[in-house]
Amino acid sequence: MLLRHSATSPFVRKVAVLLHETGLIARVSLATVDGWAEPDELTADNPLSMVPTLVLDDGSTLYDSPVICDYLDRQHDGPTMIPTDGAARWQVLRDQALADGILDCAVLVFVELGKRPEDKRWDWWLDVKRRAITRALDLLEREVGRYGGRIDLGTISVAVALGYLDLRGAVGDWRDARPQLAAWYARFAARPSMVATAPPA
Ligand SMILES: N[C@@H](CCC(=O)N[C@@H](CS)C(=O)NCC(=O)O)C(=O)O
Repeated sequence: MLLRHSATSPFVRKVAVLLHETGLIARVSLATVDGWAEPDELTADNPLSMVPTLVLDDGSTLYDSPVICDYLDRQHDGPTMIPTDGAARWQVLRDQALADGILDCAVLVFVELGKRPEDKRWDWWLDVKRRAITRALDLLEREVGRYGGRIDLGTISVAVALGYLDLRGAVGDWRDARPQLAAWYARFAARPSMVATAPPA
């Protein structure tokens, strides 16, 4: 399998952490690509020009990150990262959706601040996205007590989202007034899978 990836994409990191946690990393080669540049090798595999994009051995392609993670979780023999049924399944998928939503907002903030010309910035848009991230973080602070030592696609997604907030600083210091979340993240971020996939500073 070939994973079209970028070292700073948090959606790629989610897939990469899952690959490490399941031992599948040895079966995947990585091809670095800049989705924003719309390179031919990426758009041929994914017309949306987005990473992550997974190319399977038969040449077929999978995206986006939830679809790739679902596929990969069926390719290993260890504990599943997505429970197959019951309340636990919906909890994990909702946790992934919440974390991916934080990332969608944080990427939009990054684009607004990092790519859009300064005189064209839209403060209302920035504020709406930052408030969404803030509400989601407050919910995580209330809920993180139930995570315990869970290692699954939900907790991986949340940890990756928090790591991306550290990388890009979309909402300032998210640890402020969220001690439970900060303590949980400190433990999770020390996992070898998180260390191995940390984005360049
Ligand atoms: N929903 C997608 C989001 C992927 C995404 O936003 N990727 C960004 C990098 S973080 C990207 O490729 N951006 C390039 C572009 O939008 O042109 C997923 O979960 O994989």
